[in-house]
Amino acid sequence: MAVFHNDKIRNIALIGHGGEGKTSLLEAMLFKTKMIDRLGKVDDGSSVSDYDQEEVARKMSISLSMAYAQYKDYKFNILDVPGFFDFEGEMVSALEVADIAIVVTGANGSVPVGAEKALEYCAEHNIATMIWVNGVNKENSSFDATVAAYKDMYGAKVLEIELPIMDGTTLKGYVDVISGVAYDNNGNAIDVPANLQDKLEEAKGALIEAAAESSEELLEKFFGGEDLTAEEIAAGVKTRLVAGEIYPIFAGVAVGAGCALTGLFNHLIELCPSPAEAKKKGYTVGGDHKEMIVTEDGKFAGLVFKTIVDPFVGKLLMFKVLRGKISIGDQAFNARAEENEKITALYVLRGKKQDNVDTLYAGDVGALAKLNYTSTGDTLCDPSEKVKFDEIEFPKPVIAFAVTSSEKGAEDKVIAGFNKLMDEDVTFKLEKNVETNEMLIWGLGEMQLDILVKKVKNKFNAAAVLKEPRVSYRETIKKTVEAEGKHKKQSGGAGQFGQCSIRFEPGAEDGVFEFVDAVVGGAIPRQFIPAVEKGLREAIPKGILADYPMVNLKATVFDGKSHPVDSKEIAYITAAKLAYQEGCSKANPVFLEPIMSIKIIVPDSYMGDIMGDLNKRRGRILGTDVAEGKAVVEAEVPQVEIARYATDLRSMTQGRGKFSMEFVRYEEVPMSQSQKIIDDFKKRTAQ
Ligand SMILES: Nc1nc2c(ncn2[C@@H]2O[C@H](COP(=O)(O)OP(=O)(O)OP(=O)(O)O)[C@@H](O)[C@H]2O)c(=O)[nH]1
Ligand SMILES: [Mg+2]
Repeated sequence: MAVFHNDKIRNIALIGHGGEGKTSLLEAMLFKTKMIDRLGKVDDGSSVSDYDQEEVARKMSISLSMAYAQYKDYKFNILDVPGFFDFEGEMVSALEVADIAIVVTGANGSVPVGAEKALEYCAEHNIATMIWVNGVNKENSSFDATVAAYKDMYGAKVLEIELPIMDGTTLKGYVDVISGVAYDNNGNAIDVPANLQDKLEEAKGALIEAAAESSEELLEKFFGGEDLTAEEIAAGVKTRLVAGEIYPIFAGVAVGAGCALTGLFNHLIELCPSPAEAKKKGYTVGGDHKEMIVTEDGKFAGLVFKTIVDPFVGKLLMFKVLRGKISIGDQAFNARAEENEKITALYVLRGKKQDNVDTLYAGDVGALAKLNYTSTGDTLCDPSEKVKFDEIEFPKPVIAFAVTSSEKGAEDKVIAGFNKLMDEDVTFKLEKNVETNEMLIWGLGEMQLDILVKKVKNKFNAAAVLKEPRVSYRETIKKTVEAEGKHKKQSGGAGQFGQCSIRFEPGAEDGVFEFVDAVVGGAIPRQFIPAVEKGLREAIPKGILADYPMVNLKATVFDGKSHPVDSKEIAYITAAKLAYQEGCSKANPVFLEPIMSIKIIVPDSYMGDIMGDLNKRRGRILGTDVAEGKAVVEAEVPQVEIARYATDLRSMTQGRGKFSMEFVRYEEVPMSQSQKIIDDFKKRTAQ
């Protein structure tokens, strides 16, 4: 395989809303450049990039995959990102190494939410972005209406760089706005169609103006009335694209007649940054934070951005070389694990296929295998020139389910399977809830978790079941009461006797339990007082109303009785437990529930809906703020009411809203809700 250096590499991420044609576009790019000799389809599971069993079954991408194409003497590393919201972590991985993002969007005259969110992410992270209007061959599609929709949202940032030449729903070629030259689908120059003349004029005018703003020199020329050359326009557009100031927009077809893509490839070469020209990478060295330009000067440094568990080669680590080069036989230092790794397997990828290479140079993207310590997010570098790249900020999990198995005793196998899948997907986690004794799986959405369940079945033959997790309620009392506990067993054999009077009241110094000994005159012999405390401590993990832990309980033992022979430790333990049961049930016991503080960010038009919904969830709004079209709502809501908020917020806002939450405190459960908890407890114990 040919060797590629920085200036001849383009690292591209295809992102955007689900189902708009990203995977199909990658397939078409590979076919066009003869990287594959048969054009696969998403719909029959034959595409290069949707190769996973679940991707084939669902006809959609689930995890990031990549392939490379060669066109002219350039190498295009193309990262195909799933569009569905649950897989946002895959987009984050891809955009960590892509030098240009292409938002693939359908030609139906609107901006889908997935595209909106992708553009927002790129803007926040300074990633150069273009917009590819896909499927202009579809019935009722319109490039113009789609461009208008984007201009409506993003204004003059959106600039046409190609105009598709349509004959009905057939794409015949395109007009290159920069040069003003029209091409047919074979790349031959043709006359600009009469119906596009005016549009070309207009689009070119806008492009020239935008290009001129890239430098003083061009601006002077522009205002001096001089024409900018095509090279100058292209250079200006590139500068502003890299700066994230404009969104060049073009169009084409990924499936069907007219799928030429020559304009796409040529514009990727002409306008898109090489790795060295793209956004710099933050890193630390010796405690200093710096930024790195991708260069072959210096010793190897690379970043692992994604892991795939391959049935044959094991953990396959996708990485980008950011400095120097890496070859088979090299030593690489893992800056997180602080371990050396020996490089024995180096590949470039085409979907699930791995092509061996000896060396990869700065700017290129490939994969490593057979490493012992390395995982997603890690920096690998030459041991003699250590650096550590900034951590990748993955989205935090927002929804939890309890995991069990449908097969008896197979829980361990299920958990082990999920643990292995964590190598591939860093956006979910497992957590044991020690109070409810449930194993929780946390993720970004129900589809992600559902797919993980399928994967543990497919890969590890473990049958996992997800169910609504139990809320960790607590119990406490509200009144002060006195109660007597008596345990007496005096028939046959050695007798047992213990009796104690205890005052139960709300309020314990540590918030959980406080024991006070107020017995005078030896009503209970000294040596048995600890038994009373022990009995209570054994009792409080289970409350009175259900089986939730009792908290904030102060117990004062103030009286009792004893027997010269039969008083025993065990008898006082039992007596204390009886007193607890009797006393606390009369002391107005109540449930306490976890209250979460939640911060929700939505486009401001949704604010009313969000607040109304929070009210229905027994939420307390703490504050709202509106700025730049976004509303921020802060509230406190009982946990039980927002267990599935990730799903509900998505449907309320079509995926535009996001939120984070954390536990703040426990609060008393209103009477109206308590019966539900008791019923649920009864149901559980009956099972
Ligand atoms: N007519 C037509 N259909 C297309 C075109 N591009 C994609 N499709 C179809 O649109 C559907 C979705 O395409 P995909 O390539 O899977 O879309 P995607 O963006 O990768 O979807 P996700 O991976 O789920 O985000 C498939 O049925 C494709 O055949 C196109 O240019 N023209
Ligand atoms: Mg896809």
